[in-house]
Amino acid sequence: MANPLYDRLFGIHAGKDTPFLHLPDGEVITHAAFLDMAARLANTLVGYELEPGDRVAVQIEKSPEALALYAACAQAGLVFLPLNTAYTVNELTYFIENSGASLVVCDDANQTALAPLAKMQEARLETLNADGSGSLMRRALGMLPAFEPARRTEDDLAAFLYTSGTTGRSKGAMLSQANLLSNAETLVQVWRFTAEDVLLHALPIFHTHGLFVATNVVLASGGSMIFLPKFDLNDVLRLMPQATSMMGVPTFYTRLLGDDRFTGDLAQHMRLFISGSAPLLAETHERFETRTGHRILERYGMTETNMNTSNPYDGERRAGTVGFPLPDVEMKVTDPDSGETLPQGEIGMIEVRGPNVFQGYWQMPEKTAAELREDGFFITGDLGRVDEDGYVHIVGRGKDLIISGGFNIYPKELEMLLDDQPGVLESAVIGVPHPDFGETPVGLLVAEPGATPDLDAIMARAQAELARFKHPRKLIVLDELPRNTMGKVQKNALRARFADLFT
Ligand code: MCA
Ligand code: AMP
Repeated sequence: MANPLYDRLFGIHAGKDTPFLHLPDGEVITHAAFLDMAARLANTLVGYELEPGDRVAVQIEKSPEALALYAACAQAGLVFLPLNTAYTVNELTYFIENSGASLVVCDDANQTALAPLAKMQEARLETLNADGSGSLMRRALGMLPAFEPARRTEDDLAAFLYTSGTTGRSKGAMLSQANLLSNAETLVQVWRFTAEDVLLHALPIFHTHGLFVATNVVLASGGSMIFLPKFDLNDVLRLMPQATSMMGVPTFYTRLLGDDRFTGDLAQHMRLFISGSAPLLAETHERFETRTGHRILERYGMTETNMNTSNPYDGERRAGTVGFPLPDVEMKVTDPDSGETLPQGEIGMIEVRGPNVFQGYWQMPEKTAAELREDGFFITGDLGRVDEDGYVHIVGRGKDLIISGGFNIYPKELEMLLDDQPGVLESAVIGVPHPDFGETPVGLLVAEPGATPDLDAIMARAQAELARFKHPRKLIVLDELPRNTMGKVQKNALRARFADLFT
């Protein structure tokens, strides 16, 4: 094939007048119309003299045009690099510099702020707004709706997704065409997606979950999506009767359960509810079943690996577990220190190998070597065990990570900022349980001798520099941080002490 990713996800729908995107106002975009839009965009990108392998960094709202830009990058052989719309200019600077992006696409509203950065990086800057307007589409509309896909192989890069590191520096996970295709095609099989499916899509499209798991599965199966700009409870309840399936983070499910309009009747016709990106509490699983009769199918994945495990479609979907390794994924549980495989049932580091596992971190050979073994096993940083029936349980994290509403927050990044503030000697950021977001960050500070840190000023500083979802929900001054005999801060003790702050 000339371009496996384009051919197998997009090209297969050429000329089809079948629905692909149902918009909340009732408009329907067919596969053919979507592909026309993508081809016009691909012509535009090539007109900017971008070449296969170049990176296209996008920080844009979710829209059909934004999704068509992903298709256009596949078609033109460009590496798609989507960025969280919540990132501040400060945060974006690193991603754009580090990736060496040749093109940056942003909202009109951010153009002025990003222009100096793009200029410094010699990157072109174009705009695409939530309503489809902006310089990119203006030019695309004058282009031909046909484009010969760039020749690519399955080993060529399709996307970069940045994932933060425990040292506070983000790493660009390099995902190949094979990584994306193998996972999408496996998930279509195990979750039984068909052309009849209508997926209720309320996730953002700048992360693996909304972009690859949800969109690629629908593309590979020929189904369609109710494409919502974001998770809006009213829209989700209104449109669920037209859907067959939904994918969401646990917050979607707790919010649905928190609304009396979400009844068993409303969900009765649904074929499948899937949850991932963060642990789904067994209690949520059970309440959902009591309310609707449906057992949510929980699965487990990562940016670096796409999906690794899934509860079964047929058979028991076991609450509090993430099911079994996917058919083409090998998994083992190892001793975190020695790397030796542990006996079945013991808790250890989850490692995975398969066609889904990424190619490494962009220009970070040491970090790649530290996490991706030579034999192909990737060290996930998640601690788990396999029970006597083969179900995988994730019991904790070997990495210091907070997941708020499905978005990852690396405490180290917040601690570096807090440590720098006047009057702060040191800090520790922990995740504490939160009823809506699952976990939320709390900053614990120790003052310099004789100083009284200005918590309002510190909070304002964090708010100015960091994306909204990373803002500490609370700052608390402590006399000292608990440490073990090695001098390491005992975050477990802090998490236990502040566990009831918001519940
Ligand atoms: C929004 N806010 C948040 C979050 N989202 N704060 C903390 N955590 C969040 N996740 C901010 C908003 O900017 C807002 O700020 C305030 O919190 C309350 O907003 P609200 O309207 O309640 O939030 P929302 O806009 O409804 O968003 C909540 C959400 C959303 C629907 C849960 O965060 C979401 O769609 N999450 C999905 C994330 C996701 O796709 N993760 C997949 C990663 P203000 O009050 O100032 O306006 S991929 C992955 O993890 C792997 C690979 C996997 O396995 O899938
Ligand atoms: P990300 O870096 O955004 O890809 O986040 C991946 C991390 O999310 C994993 O390493 C896990 O810690 C977590 N995760 C994803 N799905 C689940 C799940 N079903 N249960 C528990 N943790 C999960």
